[in-house]
Amino acid sequence: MTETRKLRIAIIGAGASGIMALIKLREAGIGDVTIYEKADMLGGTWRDNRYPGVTCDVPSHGYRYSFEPNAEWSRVCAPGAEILDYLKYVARKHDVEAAIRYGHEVVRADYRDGKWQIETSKGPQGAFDAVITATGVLHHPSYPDIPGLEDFAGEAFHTSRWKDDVDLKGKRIGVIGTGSTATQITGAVVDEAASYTLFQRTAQWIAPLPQGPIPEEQKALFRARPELMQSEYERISHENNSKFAAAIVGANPRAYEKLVEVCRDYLETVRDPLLRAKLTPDYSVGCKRLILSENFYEAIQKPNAELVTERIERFEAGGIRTADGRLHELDVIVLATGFNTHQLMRPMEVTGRNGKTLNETWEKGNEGYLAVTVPGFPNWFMIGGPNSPIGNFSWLLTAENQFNFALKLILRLRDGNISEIAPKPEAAKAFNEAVRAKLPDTVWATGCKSWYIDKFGNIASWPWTFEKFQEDMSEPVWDDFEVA
Ligand code: NA7
Repeated sequence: MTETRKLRIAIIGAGASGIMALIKLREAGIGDVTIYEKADMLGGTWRDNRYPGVTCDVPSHGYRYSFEPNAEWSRVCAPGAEILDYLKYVARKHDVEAAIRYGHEVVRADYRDGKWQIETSKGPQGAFDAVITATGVLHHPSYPDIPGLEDFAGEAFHTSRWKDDVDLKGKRIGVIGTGSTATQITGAVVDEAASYTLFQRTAQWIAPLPQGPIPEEQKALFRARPELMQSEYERISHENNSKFAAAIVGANPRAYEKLVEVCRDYLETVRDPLLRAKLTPDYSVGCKRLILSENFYEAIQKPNAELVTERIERFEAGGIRTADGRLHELDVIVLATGFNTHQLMRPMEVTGRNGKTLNETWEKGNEGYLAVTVPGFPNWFMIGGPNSPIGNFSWLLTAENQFNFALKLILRLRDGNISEIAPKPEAAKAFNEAVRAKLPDTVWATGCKSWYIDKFGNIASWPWTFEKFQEDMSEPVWDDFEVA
């Protein structure tokens, strides 16, 4: 006869994924859950990224929890601060705060005698039956390997470490990078800058995405008729997943052609042919994560803006010296240089069964089983593990799908008279072989450098359609797991 166990679960990270995991665990009747959060506020990426112009680039009515519709989104793509408010609102509504231990960075997790022993920066936290990592992907800032930053006399900072006390008005601003972040900053600050210099190493494809305000009448309609808001959620998810995501993995050639056309047409709006040539990428649309913007090309054509494509040689007291010998004099340097996306939950030291660490297991690249579990690490569930669908989709939808999959395994731990569940090594091997076999069909493998690709050349994303992901997440293949 099976007995129901009382499980004690640790969630690592109080961002969008961690908040959702706690709410859903409680809903499933699992109440002994603690979230460890290293910062002193929830919100994850939306807490850390508060640079001017920060918005989501998935339309807001598609970028929300499935269980918490929001009729109040102010714009087609909500500003970051509004998303942070939404997360705080959801956390308040579901009494999440009470379960969060702020200022606790998880430094160690050891699997011993069927339990995870968790240690944070404040000391040992005891034994847990399962751990859910919700530590995000775009989390650890990446600083450029350019010498001399300490010599710069002005202010310099990474976009995810924004200095709120630096007034940009009338300043000579330099931004390094041309990813989504730099693109958003460009539109937001160019008008107030005395001069605005964007240092581009690689041109990026940009699709135009209207991001205007949502009219009051539409908000009122969504308040009055939630079923219409639900249809909008489903429409956006469908558009994103079956068109865009499918195009990128080679499953919808017509949608891909359309995407290419839209990007090329948008690029044509750049009036100066020389500038247009500099802004023209030499790789396929979507190989790097596609940028969505409604104002970048306009902004970079402003009279006080300059796009610099010369290699940066070093930082100096007065600004940035490029390889052509020119000193670009600056007051503020913004490092929009992205994130170490393959670090995931590390530097946390994780030791699984038989004393093997996660660092050893991932020595030649991060690998798991279906992005949620890792062989040898029982009862360890990752939201955003290796080969999660990352890219131009709603992370919230991805996270919910992964959590629902993990929950099925957790419920087996609770109700199935077992104390341990982990994927079989051969199942993980088959999964990773299938990933490697499929990846060459995707646009990410067509010859560009991107944050999807690690130093070994592994591509970290999900190479199939989003529909297949949802299908795989809907029910575990129980034969692929070993239990104790
Ligand atoms: P990204 O997309 O990783 O962009 C980082 C940018 O910084 C990119 O243009 C890089 O050029 C550039 N970069 C990085 N290092 C250097 C050095 N050393 N010199 C010059 N340029 C450099 O980060 P974002 O923050 O914009 O966006 C991250 C994700 O957040 C985004 O995709 C969304 O999911 C939200 P490169 O292209 O590598 O030549």
